[in-house]
Amino acid sequence: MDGPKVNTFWGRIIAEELTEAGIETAILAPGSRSTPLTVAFAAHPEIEAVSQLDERSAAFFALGYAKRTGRPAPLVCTSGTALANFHPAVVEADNARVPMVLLTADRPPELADSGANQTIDQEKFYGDAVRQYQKLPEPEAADRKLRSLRTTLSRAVGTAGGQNPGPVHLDVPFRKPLEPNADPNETPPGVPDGRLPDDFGTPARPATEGRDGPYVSTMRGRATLPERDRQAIVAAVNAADSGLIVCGPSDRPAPERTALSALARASGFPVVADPLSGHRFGPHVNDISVCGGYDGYLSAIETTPDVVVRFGASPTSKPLRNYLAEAGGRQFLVDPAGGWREATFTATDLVVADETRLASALASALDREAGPYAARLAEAESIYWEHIEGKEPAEGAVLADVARLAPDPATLFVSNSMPIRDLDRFGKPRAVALTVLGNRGASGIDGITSTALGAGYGTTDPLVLVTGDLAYYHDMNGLLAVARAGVDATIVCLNNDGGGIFHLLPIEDHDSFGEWFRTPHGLDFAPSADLYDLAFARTDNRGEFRDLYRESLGGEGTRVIEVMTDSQRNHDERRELEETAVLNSGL
Ligand SMILES: Cc1ncc(C[n+]2csc(CCOP(=O)(O)OP(=O)(O)O)c2C)c(N)n1
Ligand SMILES: [Mg+2]
Repeated sequence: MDGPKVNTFWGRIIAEELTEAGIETAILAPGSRSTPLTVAFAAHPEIEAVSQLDERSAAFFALGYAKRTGRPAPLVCTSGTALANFHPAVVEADNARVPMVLLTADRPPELADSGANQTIDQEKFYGDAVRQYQKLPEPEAADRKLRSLRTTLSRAVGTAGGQNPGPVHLDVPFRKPLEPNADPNETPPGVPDGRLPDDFGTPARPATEGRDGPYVSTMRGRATLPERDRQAIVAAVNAADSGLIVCGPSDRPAPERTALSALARASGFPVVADPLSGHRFGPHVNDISVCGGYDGYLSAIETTPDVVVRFGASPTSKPLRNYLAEAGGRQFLVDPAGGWREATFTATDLVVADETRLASALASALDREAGPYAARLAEAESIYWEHIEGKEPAEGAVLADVARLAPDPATLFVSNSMPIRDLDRFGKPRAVALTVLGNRGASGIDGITSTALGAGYGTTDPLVLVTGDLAYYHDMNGLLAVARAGVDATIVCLNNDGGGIFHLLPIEDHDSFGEWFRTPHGLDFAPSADLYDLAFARTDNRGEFRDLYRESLGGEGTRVIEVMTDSQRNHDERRELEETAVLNSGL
């Protein structure tokens, strides 16, 4: 077999079949073994290829892009430890149900376990974290192999974006020589007769002649409940004195907003919206009762709901999770993939159904008034916001201002650990198109900057990232994507000199707390902005922060705004406010 020709050809078919399956962007990390893939993706006229130097950042960037767009951006890397660096993002994509397609180049099979350079066991490398693993056959211009290749690729995209979206891993062995042909349109011997090159020079696909799209199309239904089961939910809702709709994290609002509004109106149930649910912000907050401050006041609510309808992943807020655990009534956990995302194990019914269809169907079967429980929550919500305004602790104030002053539309990425919790507590519902994303699948503080910049790459919205100092440090490499992918962002780094979150834990009182848990580092981050040619500003003042934030959003380029806070003081103020919100506000 003519080596270079067949490798080049194989790479081109992979790139072309992926575009037919709807792929528009690929993320390429440099290396030799992946040469046929890199050359094919870089040259394909319908693919925007982004070159990323560090595979860990590359994979988080692809994760962010897929979170924002719903479409995977295939990741290409060489053999060896390169693919191990994809692993943290694969774990997050698995847990958070984000489509991802991994193409890891590999050595030919005879070099397995041979001591050959940069050769590791890549078989099923990510274990059960992927929805599908396949080792591709060695490149060959044989008809059946080409059909198999195209089938695998189109299925991979379908599986990655399926009912239970997630990563798909294709291991792609290549034998040297790896470099492209002098004439890229040349096809290797063995390509079946009559397959003339199409627009991009790759042989047309026999089974799809006269039909556009991928070699194999995936058609997928949306799960709906049988009438009897739907009636059972309707009966439970009708029998309830008090009820609640809980929307947990989901990269796309689920149910869709109109269906959620219809359900809220028809059931009379208020909506509790996690900041990552897609329902905390949006025009619907003017039409239905959307609660956002619950993290700060739920402990003061005397009654619990008889019926809860839960959408999305487990909520970020611990007070909310505790409140639901205490509720004890009937709790419907809606999950179209049939998973279980409720770790207090107090849900009583798993409803495997499409959220939007279910919400619409329930709405058309219900016609209830909002009762005293809904009125109580609405009252608490308004008292809470009135009470805390202007009293937020320094870090909470940043999250309150970031959400309140964000332009319409905007995409906001919030880091673990305190930023997401503070947005949950201090981010007031607003009728603007603010898309909020975070990495809550596995809640790592790695890859935050890269995921945010990937999300920014997938949207024309202005992008805001709020990150902690350790998370910022962890993914400084990710800042290179500002230049390499041409993404602008306003990056707010809350610098409390270590992990402020640990103040929330009992370890706070132990001698080891500072050195081994909070881990103050004393780093000056200004040179990190210099290194990547970003604007940089530092402040410890709320008014000044607001000015810097507005200025950055109104201007061009990327700016890092470092907000200096005292983690101990911030924590004390947060705790104090928590107590006074409940005791002194009339709640
Ligand atoms: C990759 C990874 N390593 C360690 C942790 C454990 N961890 C959770 S929060 C945290 C500290 C985060 O500090 P920072 O980003 O400054 O945020 P802050 O807590 O100050 O808000 C650590 C180390 C984690 N979640 N992910
Ligand atoms: Mg910190």
